[in-house]
Amino acid sequence: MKKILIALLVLCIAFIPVLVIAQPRYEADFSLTVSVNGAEVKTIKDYIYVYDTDVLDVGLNLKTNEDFYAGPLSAEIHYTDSFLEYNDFDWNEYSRFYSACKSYSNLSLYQEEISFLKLDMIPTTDDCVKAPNLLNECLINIQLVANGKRDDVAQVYLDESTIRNRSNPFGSTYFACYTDNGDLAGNRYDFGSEIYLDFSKASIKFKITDSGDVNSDKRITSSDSLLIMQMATGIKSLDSHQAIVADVDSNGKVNSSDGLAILQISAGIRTINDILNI
Ligand SMILES: [Ca+2]
Ligand SMILES: [Ca+2]
Repeated sequence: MKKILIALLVLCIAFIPVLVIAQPRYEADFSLTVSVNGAEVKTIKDYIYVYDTDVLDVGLNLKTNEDFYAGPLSAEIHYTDSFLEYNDFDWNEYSRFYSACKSYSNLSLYQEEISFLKLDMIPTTDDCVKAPNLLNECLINIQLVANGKRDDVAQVYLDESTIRNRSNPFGSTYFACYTDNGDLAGNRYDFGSEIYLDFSKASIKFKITDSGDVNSDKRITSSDSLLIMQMATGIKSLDSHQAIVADVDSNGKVNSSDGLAILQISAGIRTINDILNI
């Protein structure tokens, strides 16, 4: 009898981890992508470098797992409004999630103590019969314009502290899901601490630069390149401001490499991030 009891106990202990692993884990990863003046920035170290008046397209990407049939989403996209101006947005109309929500999708601008864009997307039976799963797609592109001076830092991010869960039941960010094969009439698993929203890749910092703009006309042109070449060869002298902005690759020297880099940027062959973000 004692042996049977021990055997049962061992069996129970063996199955506990299986039961724990078998619990569904609903995961949604949010990330941001950026294009500057239409060119995608692929390599980012600490900052994306932008010039004053550059146009930034920030894409919000959503990735969900197999068991996560996407239900209503409400999120806040924060941005530093002192250095970035909100301009416009576009839905990704090819997104499966947008297709499931298009009759109830909304982006609205809030400008109070902090500025943010409030995103609401709710799948409806008007748009689809099944909520989508296994998503990995851009939902929306937001256009912002840089507005600042050298070394100003700005950020676009989703704020983890707004996520609704058991310890933050009034959080403004939530993402529900359907558990019954995506059937909108079936079981909805509502927001809570069992749904894991990952915002670790949903934050991008920008630093305003004027590198290379030695004639201070707010544009990078071949005139800047020519001036840098003349400075590098001693034909023209540099004032203290020019000595900083002419050193495009920040190696402490103004030479022909800086002039060449600016010539390539003015011709659209490279971007300032190809030089400063390596
Ligand atoms: Ca210039
Ligand atoms: Ca240099």
